[in-house]
Amino acid sequence: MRAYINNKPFDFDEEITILEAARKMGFFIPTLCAFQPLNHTPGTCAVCIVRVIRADGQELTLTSCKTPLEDGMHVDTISSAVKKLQRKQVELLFADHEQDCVTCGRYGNCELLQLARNLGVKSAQYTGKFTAKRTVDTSDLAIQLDGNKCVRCMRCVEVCSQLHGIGALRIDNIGTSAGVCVNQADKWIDSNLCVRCGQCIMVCPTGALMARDNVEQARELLEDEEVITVVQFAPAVRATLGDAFGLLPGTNVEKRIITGLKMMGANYILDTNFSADMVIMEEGTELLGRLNDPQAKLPMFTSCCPAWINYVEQHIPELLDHISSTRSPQAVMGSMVKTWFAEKIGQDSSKIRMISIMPCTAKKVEAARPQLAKDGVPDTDLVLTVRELARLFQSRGIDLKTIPDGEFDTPFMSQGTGAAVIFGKSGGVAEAAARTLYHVLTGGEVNSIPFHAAKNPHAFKEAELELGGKTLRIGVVYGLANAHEVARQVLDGTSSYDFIEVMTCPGGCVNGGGTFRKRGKYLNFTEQRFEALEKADENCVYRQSHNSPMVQQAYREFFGEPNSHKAHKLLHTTYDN
Ligand code: HC1
Ligand code: SF4
Repeated sequence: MRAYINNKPFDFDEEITILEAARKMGFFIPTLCAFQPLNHTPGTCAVCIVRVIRADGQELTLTSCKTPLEDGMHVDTISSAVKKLQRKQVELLFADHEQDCVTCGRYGNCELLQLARNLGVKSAQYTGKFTAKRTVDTSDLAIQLDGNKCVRCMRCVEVCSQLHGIGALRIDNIGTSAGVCVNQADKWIDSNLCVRCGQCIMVCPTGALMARDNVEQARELLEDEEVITVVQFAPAVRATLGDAFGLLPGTNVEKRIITGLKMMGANYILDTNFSADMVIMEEGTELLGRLNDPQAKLPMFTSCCPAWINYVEQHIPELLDHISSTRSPQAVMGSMVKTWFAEKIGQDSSKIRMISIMPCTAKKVEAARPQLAKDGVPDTDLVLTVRELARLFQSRGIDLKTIPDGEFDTPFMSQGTGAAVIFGKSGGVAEAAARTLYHVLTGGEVNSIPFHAAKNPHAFKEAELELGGKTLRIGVVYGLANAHEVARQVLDGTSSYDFIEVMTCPGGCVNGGGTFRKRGKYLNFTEQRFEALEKADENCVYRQSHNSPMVQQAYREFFGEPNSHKAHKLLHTTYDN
């Protein structure tokens, strides 16, 4: 079959939409709702309209994302008449769009604004002509919705269903009042479906979905001379923050983050990698205990991903006995800072404010768990996402591209091993635990674990390790739809694993819902971010958590040994059922 797009012939023998065919020929048709990474073409924004003349002479104006190309069809995607129609669609999208662009969290990164520029929209001539008021919901600790910026593209609805099988979102109302809202709850904070992963934010083309903004509070704390600010930053932050400053994807900015935080007034800067190593000691010991106890629940699942914990509590509580009781590295750091660290620096913990920089939106909710507070005071006082840290730096003119490297200068809790830095990529926690279990069970040391592509269709990677006469089977999973299937296998008694790592976000924390996202892109820099963490692992003096001198010091001086009574009290937790 042959059709003509902008007078150029296009031969095809399978069904193809006009949009796909035009893209294959290099003709750009603007779209807002169509989103290739999710294979999502709902046809709701109607920006991709084109003119066609069918083989029988019928002339039509159609959306190109939904219309199959036909034999003998002539398509016009680029004439001034067509561009005018597309421009009109974008102007209509602006008709009741909340245009507080300068203060919008999506400033500089908005797909709608870019489209308007590209199509030459000069004045928003319909603005204010329609006054539909859609849902504005700022109730939640992690996710904020401004329905007046929603363009009904439904990408958020799709990612929540496709990746997680959750369906926490839906489109409410009809006509100009239509907009996204949470399912089965009046307010986001009451949603028992949403796990606060923030992946919906990562695909939203505008500022309709954003993380709660705590930048101002962070600035106030950092400038407050009455308090001692201790800042920790997560493994993945060093591999993702640079994107926001125009550095090459995967640039490791660990040392520049230290400088930037010092410039902002932070009193102490600690590395979440240290507490990730502590987690391996606690979780690894817990796993060994379960493997040696015929009554214990196996397999054991990791517990450091807060959206995964939310999912288990909200969606499959019958799995809770299989979840490690070890707190996440964020929480371990918070707990240790308000105890051992306070002792070490000779200060009362009430003067300390713990700020945590995470690639994750769910960490904001984790920090507010009553289980992670002492006498009602949270161990972690404030959580900023990577995007917020970028805004914090930018608000003081700190440019990551030009500032010099800094060094951690606290002689404890500030250094991690290679095993810890790989926590930020899917498979890293399982690998870190396996490096230490190898040592405990064989006396030897390994720098890496031979994972292979998973045979289980719902897993990402697997490993089988022969350790001192035992075979340890490890599974690595991401995405909650996958995790749900693997959990079902466990509950049905058909799982072959002993230990399972689950990360909610695709590829793990490097693609967390709090990371920087490039306009119109999704998961594009996974490879570079993985490489950054792998290289950091290789460059570490110590590659296994048990070999960290700072971890050894913490057990020697404070906890005694892993899983001790004190360690249980301060480094483990309980879950809501
Ligand atoms: Fe993660 Fe974790 S790896 S959960 O992805 O266990 O957010 O980076 O900080 O707490 O260490 C996130 C990353 C992070 C915790 C660690
Ligand atoms: Fe779904 Fe995650 Fe968004 Fe909640 S935060 S609506 S679970 S994608």
